[in-house]
Amino acid sequence: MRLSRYFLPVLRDVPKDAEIASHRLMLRAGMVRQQASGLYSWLPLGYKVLMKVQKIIEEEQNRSGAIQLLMPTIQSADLWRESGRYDAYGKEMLRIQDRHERDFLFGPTNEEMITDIFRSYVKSYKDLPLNLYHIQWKFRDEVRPRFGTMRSREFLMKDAYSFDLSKEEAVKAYERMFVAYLRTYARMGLTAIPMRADTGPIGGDLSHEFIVLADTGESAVFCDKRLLDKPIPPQDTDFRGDLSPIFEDWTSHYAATEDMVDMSEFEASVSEENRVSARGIEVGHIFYFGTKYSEPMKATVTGPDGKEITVHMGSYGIGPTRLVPAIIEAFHDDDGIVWPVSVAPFEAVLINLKAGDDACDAACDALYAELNAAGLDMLYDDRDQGAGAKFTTADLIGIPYQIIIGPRGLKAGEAEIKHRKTGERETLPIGEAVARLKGLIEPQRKTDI
Ligand code: 5CA
Repeated sequence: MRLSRYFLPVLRDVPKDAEIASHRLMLRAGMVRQQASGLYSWLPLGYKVLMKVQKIIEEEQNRSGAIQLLMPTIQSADLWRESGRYDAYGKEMLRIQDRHERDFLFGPTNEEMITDIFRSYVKSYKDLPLNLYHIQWKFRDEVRPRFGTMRSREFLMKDAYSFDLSKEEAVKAYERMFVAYLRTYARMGLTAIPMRADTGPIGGDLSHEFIVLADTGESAVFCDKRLLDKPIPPQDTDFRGDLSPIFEDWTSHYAATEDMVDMSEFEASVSEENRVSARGIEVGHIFYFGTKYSEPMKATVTGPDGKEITVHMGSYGIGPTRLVPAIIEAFHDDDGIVWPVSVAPFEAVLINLKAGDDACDAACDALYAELNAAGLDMLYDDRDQGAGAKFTTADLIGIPYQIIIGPRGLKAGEAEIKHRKTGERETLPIGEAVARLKGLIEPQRKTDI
């Protein structure tokens, strides 16, 4: 992408009402624009990151055996009356009437709708287990939308729903999602710790929140330090096999959010030097709730003996529009964002220090073509602007590598590579730049961890 042809409205001033680093940086880097309280447009740079986050989520959901579909944002109130949640959900639900004065709502979650889809088509135990997911906008009329897209009113959610014959089978489905989640966050460079959690309006008795530790996190959390550097289940994990050893290993260490913590249990089960008491951002939440929806909505299948069985369900949420700021909270410095390669809007930025100079333009244009051909996701700063402004922008928007070409280096046949994370700089022959960048970037894509 040539920057001269891109839409990147970076702000020079620090927005005053943005309280946390990620919110400030997303506004400054031209990633999002607030349209009303808790409602955001995703501008091109932000949208590109969001799509990379979404792709990782999809790949790991698919790997675990979940199947993607897409349900509408607007739902019929009648469906929610069947489960009893239409009245129970309260003011967080945005209620809508159509021209025929029929009651609708903007979905805050989709348990009812997916249960309706299930009961309409699935009739036999032979069709189970089944896990269906979508990535769709949700609306919750939050009392305090804040921190930009971290807690917004309209937000994206990946929500998956599992259907099984028994509690025992449903727990296996839960474990598959648990492992998929560990892999999903790790591929984004994040350490997200599963913690025992409250189930709130979704319901059920088995639930984990996935928490990224951050001082600006909204909840207080308590956990065992050894969870922070536990190895992540690898790509060849057999999702058709028994995942309970992985689940038990992770859940054997104490970890709970403030709603669930029992301080005496925390202190009894974690030695003092391993106790972490910190703040965290909830980037995912998984639930097993048995027959809470299938019972009132009559989602049953015929069992092997011909009897009707009410299915056991779970639901599994991840917030992509919250993950983007959560990643920024984890990866930024005084100069701006420092994206992990796997979710960076561009993997490298080619900086032409003297746009308009024939030799610089020719060398940069040729190199840009080669970098693209090598499969690198490139931004090309070909604007007629001073070097300082170009470096400031590149640092602010957090592109992992800068490859810099100027008239002086060019005479010597040299390019410079700057590593955004460390500030390290290396000078090398232009002819070696493509291979060097490929070598730096490819292992960090984390597509095969
Ligand atoms: N139906 C279940 C799971 S599919 C559910 O709704 N779970 S949830 O309420 O915990 O939300 C799932 C995830 O959505 C959260 O972990 C969080 O990452 C994201 N999320 C929830 N509320 C917001 C919000 N107001 N803004 C941004 N992301 C949110």
